Amino acid sequence: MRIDIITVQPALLDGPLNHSMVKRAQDKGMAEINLINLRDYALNRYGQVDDYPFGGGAGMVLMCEPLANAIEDLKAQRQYDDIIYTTPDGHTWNQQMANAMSLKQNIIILCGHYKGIDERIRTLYVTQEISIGDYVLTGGELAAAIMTDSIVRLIPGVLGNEESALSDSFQDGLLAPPVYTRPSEFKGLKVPDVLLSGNFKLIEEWKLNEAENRTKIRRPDLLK
Ligand code: 6GU
Repeated sequence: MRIDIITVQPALLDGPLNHSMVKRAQDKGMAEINLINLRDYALNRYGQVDDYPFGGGAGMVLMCEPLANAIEDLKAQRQYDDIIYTTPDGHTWNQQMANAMSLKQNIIILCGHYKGIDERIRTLYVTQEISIGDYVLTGGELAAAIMTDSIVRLIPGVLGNEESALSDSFQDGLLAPPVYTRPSEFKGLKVPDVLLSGNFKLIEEWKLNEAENRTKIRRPDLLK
């Protein structure tokens, strides 16, 4: 899978995309993540990519031409399944959306910044508008990093067997059960006996029961 991220702040994405699982996926050739600096498509030698909003109001708006040129450049090289725009007024990102996205070949993520991007870019190019939650970030870069992480770890082969995404919270509509490791007793707290029993069937029943209880208490909305 190839993910092209168009941004005015590529440095914000460097760290999150070059460590841990996302780095491993790129090293293994299962994901190719490419940062495009919107300033490379600036209108002039001052690096201008934004301007004051027509009609007034606070903040700057990313201009049509640099965005359109960056997108057209990419589209000339390959076909894209989706052009995603990160924005607080988008659909809220969730595990189902990450699952679906992990099956695509090529996507563009367009990071919003300042007060947003010219509405005509949304009309002309964007196929999905996505938010990561009901709060406002300075720009879409951190949202793009979060989306990319949640997508890339689902690409078949990225996670090893023992790390399988199938046991994640949300994957089956339930929160994950509690987990324990050595020692079997810590500060008077014992690991549940069943986990030490070696009885695979009982252990699976316990995990499902714990997952259901935890979901009922913490996220009853998931059970509807
Ligand atoms: Cl995708 N962008 C910004 N700027 N703020 C957000 C967001 C995105 N999702 C939640 N808040």
